Amino acid sequence: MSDSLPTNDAAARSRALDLLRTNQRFLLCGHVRPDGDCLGAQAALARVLEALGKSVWIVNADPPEPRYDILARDVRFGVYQGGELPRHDVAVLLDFCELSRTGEMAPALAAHASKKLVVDHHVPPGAPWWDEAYVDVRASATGLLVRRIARELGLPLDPVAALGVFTSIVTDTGWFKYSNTDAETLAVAAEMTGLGVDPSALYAALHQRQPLGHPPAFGRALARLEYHAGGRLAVVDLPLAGLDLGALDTDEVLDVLRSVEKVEVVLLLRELATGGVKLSARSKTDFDVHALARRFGGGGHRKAAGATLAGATLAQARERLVEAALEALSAPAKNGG
Ligand SMILES: [Mn+2]
Repeated sequence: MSDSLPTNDAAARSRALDLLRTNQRFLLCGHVRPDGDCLGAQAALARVLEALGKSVWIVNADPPEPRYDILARDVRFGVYQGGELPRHDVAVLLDFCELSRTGEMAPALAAHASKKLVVDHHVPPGAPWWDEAYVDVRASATGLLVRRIARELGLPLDPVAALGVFTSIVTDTGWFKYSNTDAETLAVAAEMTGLGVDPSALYAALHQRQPLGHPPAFGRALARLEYHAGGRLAVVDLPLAGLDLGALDTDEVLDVLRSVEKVEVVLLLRELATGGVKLSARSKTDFDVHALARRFGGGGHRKAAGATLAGATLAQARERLVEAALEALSAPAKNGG
């Protein structure tokens, strides 16, 4: 399943581009808690559409984290306040393909008569519900797809769009560490650098502005590490109380756990203030964490996926997830998904 719809064919891509060319008012929507890929892709596509003379609004369920100030300086990231959405002809959904990922915006989006265009690199979970899609699950980042779109529309990228694309790429490749880093990714990164992006300044802006409480919170989080299957599975569960989760960059926790030679799969569980547990799963091998996340109603990629276990306590979520992961680890090399 995960490989049966890797990329739209040329005709589908061309219909998606026509949707962009022939309409005037665009709403660019991201997923809840938008990350650097989502925000970077929105910034870049907004600049491209504005260069075509279109009206563009970016609206997300959540505001960008402060680390993305470097993008928000030049791009307005609107936050959904409830009620009706701005009048628009086409809603472009960037970096996700399930409407529920827009959180509180989902009902308003679904009710709006606009055409829905998905621009994404996640594995579509079911039957297409959108009008058009520009999807390539092999693309390292959604921002890379926006780069392709701009090229196909014959439009150059300005420095802000270039910063958006570069931010997308480094977010989703872990600064070129992950296996999705390919020749196109590096070529586009070089191209964006030529357009004015300063990689070192961006790294400092995104990753070297942690609060004073980050290292202690990081230490307390790592102290909760448990290994299973002789170290092949690493699990960290983060309760709300006592950890100062607000100061913690969980990506860094995932990185450290993945750095252990024996570890193949990492599960990071985080108790949510709203109830339930958020799972972030990562794989260093052929282990398909997307398949695992799907079992719990989530999604993502083969090597990076997530899910929200509504109604579960942290202990319940950990037990179910560890059991499912151990079962999959002990299965002979077979990677359905
Ligand atoms: Mn992405």
